[in-house]
Formats: sequence, C-alpha cells, structure tokens
Amino acid sequence: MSNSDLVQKEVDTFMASLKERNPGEPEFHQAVHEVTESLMPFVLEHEKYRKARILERMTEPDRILTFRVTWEDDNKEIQVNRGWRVQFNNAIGPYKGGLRFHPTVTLSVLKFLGFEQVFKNSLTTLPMGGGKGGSNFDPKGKSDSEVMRFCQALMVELYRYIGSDRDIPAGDIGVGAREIGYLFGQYRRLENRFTGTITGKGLSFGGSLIRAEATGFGAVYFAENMLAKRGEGLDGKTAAVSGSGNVALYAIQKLAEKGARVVTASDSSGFIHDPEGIRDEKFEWLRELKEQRRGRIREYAEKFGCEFVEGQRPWGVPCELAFPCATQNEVNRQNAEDLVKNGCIAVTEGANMPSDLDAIRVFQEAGILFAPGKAANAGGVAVSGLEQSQNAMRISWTREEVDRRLQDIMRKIHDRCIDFGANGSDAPNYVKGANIAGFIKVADAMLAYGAV
Ligand code: NDP
Ligand code: 2IT
Repeated sequence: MSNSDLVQKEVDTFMASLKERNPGEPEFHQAVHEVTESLMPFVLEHEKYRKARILERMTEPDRILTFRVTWEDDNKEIQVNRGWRVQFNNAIGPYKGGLRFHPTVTLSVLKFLGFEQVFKNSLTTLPMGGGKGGSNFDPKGKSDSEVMRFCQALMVELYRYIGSDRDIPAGDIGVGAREIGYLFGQYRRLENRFTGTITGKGLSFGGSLIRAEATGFGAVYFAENMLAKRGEGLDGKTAAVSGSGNVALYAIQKLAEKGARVVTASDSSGFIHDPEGIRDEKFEWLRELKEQRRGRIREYAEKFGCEFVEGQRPWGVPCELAFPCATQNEVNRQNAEDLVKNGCIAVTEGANMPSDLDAIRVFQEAGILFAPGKAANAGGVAVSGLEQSQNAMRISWTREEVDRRLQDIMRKIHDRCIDFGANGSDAPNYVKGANIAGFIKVADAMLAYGAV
C-alpha cells in the first residue's frame, strides 16, 4: 500500500469511528474531517502523538453543559429555549470562545465551533483553551427588553460554569455589544464580583479598544501578509465580502482604508453589488444601518441606487479578493469555481468554516491563496485575550497599542502557518500549516499531563 493510501485508510477509519460516536452532527464531522486530513500524516510520523491517542482525545470535548432557558416575552407569554456551553479543551489555558444566538444553533454547530476554537486559540500565541456556547434563541425582531430578559435568564444558569480562570465567553453571531452588556451585567450581579469573565465588554466597563474591529481588521492583516509573500498588496484590488455583521463591517472598513474596492456585502436575505465601492459615508451609513437600526442590506441598495440580488450570495461577482464573513458553508464547489474563473487570487475566511470541503479543494487545486478561518479570523479572540490581560492588570492600552499587538499576532500566525504549510509553490498550504501549528502546542501540553 502506498503511503498516501495508508494515510487515507487511517483517516477513513478515524472518521467512521467519530461519526458512529457522534451521529447526526454533520458540521462537527466536517470540521474534524478537514483537520484530520492534514494532521494524520503528521501524527503517523510522530509516534508519541499516536501512541497517546491525542487526536482521539482532542475530538472529545472535556464536557458539554446543556440547560433550559425560560423567559417571558413582551406579551407575557412564556418562551423556552435551550442553552449550551461546550468546554472543549483547556490544556493550554481557560476555555475561551464566543456565544452564538441563532435559530440554527445545534449541538453539532457548537461542537464544530468549539473544536475549531481550540486550534485557533493555540495559534494566537496567547494562553487560551477552546470552548463555545449559545442558544437557538433568535434575537431578530425581539425588543431590547426581550433580549435583556433572555440574556439574564441564560446567565442565571451559565454563571455557574464560567469564570476568569475557568471559561470566558464572548460574542459571535447574534451576540454583540447589546447582548454582552446584558450578559455581563447579570454575571457581576450574581457573582458580586467584578472580573473580566466576559470579553467584548463596553469601553466603560472593562472592554478593550479595537475588540469590535479586531476580527475584520485581523482578517485583512492576514490577507496582506499572504499577498506580501507574493510581492503584492491590497491597494487597487477588488474585493467581495459576504455578511454585514461585526466581522464583515470591519473587514470592509480596513479593506477600504488599504485602498481596495469592496463591491459587495450581504445578509441572510441577499447581497448588494456596489461597483463604486463601499467606503467613507457609504460605509458609515451601512454601519449605522446594521449596528444601530438593525435594518436589512436591501436598504443600502435603495439608498445608494445599486443592485440588490435577493436570496443569493455574492460569489458570482468578479473580484480578486474574497472575504466570506457571514456563516458556515456559505461557499460551495460551484461558488469556488465561479470565484476562480472570475480571477480571484485570494480567499480569506472571516467566518468560521464558510467554505465547504469541496470548495477548499477547488481553491487549492487552482493554486490560489486560501486562508482558513482558524488562522485568518483569530484576531477577534486574540484581542479578547488582550482584553483579559488589561482587566487583570487593571489598565487600558491605547488604540494604537492594541492595534500594533493585533498586527503582530496576525503576522506571527501567518508565519507559523508557513512553517508547516510551505510546499515550494507560491500558494502555501495554509490549512495544513494552521492545523499542525495549532495542534502541536495543545498536544504537547496534553502529553505532559499524562493520561487525562
Ligand atoms: P453577526 O451576527 O454580527 O453577523 C452575521 C452576519 O452573517 C449577518 O450579516 C447575518 O445576516 C449573516 N448570517 C448569519 N447567519 C446566516 C445564515 N445562516 N445565512 C446567511 N447569512 C447569515 O456575526 P459576526 O459578524 O460576529 O460573525 C460572522 C462570522 O464570523 C461567524 O461565522 C462567526 O462565527 C465568525 N467569527 C466571529 C468573530 C467575532 O469576534 N464576532 C470572531 C471570529 C469569527 P442576518 O443579519 O440576515 O442574519
Ligand atoms: O469565533 C471566534 O473566535 C469568536 N467568536 C470570538 C471568540 C472570543 O472569545 O473572542
């Protein structure tokens, strides 16, 4: 049997067993599959990891907490949701990761996110383990008081399991500044202590400058590093961005600042195509629409007289740079082929797992630059880590200081990916690089702890 056949057989056996133990969890299977494909050859070459069954242990969460969240809506009707916290791995630091509020949240989604978070947090160079949580609660269309009552009810249960040395939640889809305020407000009331247990806090109560911008800015810094290796830059390039939430907005802002022309943005109802580029007053209008008014992307097209394409994603629009920043599996094989055909040279994932496995294969076979989310969107959690440092020291760094550290971390993550993903071509395998680099630190800590 050839070496690659042997590796494939090991991957197939490993995945069959994982699927049997975790039935009905397609997103979790997908995330583990991507990692296992690039890690298996490495693990087979390093007997110590294989013998200690590190991969088996890293795909089994430390624990999963599931609980009921009961709250009363504005009509005095009782509502029941489910809350979860997946504490995946704390080998290198306390569990750290966001909370997602969206009707599509399931245990499978949170396990995939928690699993990815372990590798991502390891890559940041900061001492953070991985976790994720959330609820199938849908904040869309709810009043502020309803969101507040829901967040308070969720925290009444969640507070028992978190803490600044134990598990530190933050935001994700559907959890932004408003939700973090309600969650942290309730946490400090229940604990009767002020500790930096949640990140993404408001600036007046322990938040860090640049945290709101960090994921989007970080993804753009990562893209800049990839392009620089090919002697190119962002200036003058056309970019397609999906989403119009926290990550997408600040990716758009930073891209425009660096001279790129961002021609698309989207939400779950469709995308807008603005060939002139989203920048300056248009960007400020979009930010206000999404952050303050919670409006729909269609309104941008109405306001500025550009095209709105209902029910579709922006990947058919010609661009050199693509930044999927909305949600998982929003780029499939067909979308990937369209991007490549239309001249895309770099795909940088601001979201978690936005490209499915077929799409990744298309990008890699076409020899274009592809940055997986666990590397490219790590800037958000990295600045969360810096928020914790500032809280612990009881100081606040300036905008410039935090941004400098963020840029430094994104460059280090990029270079670590090259350490393990260089392949002699001008399109390094960033997937392999991120997976191996993220793995080693966690695996070595687990080896040191013995059989735990
Ligand atoms: P937001 O809730 O701020 O924005 C999400 C955006 O994606 C909205 O435009 C939303 O549209 C769209 N979207 C969400 N779900 C779907 C769906 N099922 N189909 C189509 N569009 C959808 O979330 P964030 O910007 O914080 O998160 C975006 C992505 O980035 C997620 O994958 C998240 O895990 C990842 N991420 C976030 C980080 C952070 O710091 N916030 C850090 C690292 C990664 P609509 O308003 O219509 O729902
Ligand atoms: O996916 C992610 O990295 C996040 N949602 C941010 C997590 C965090 O703890 O800041």
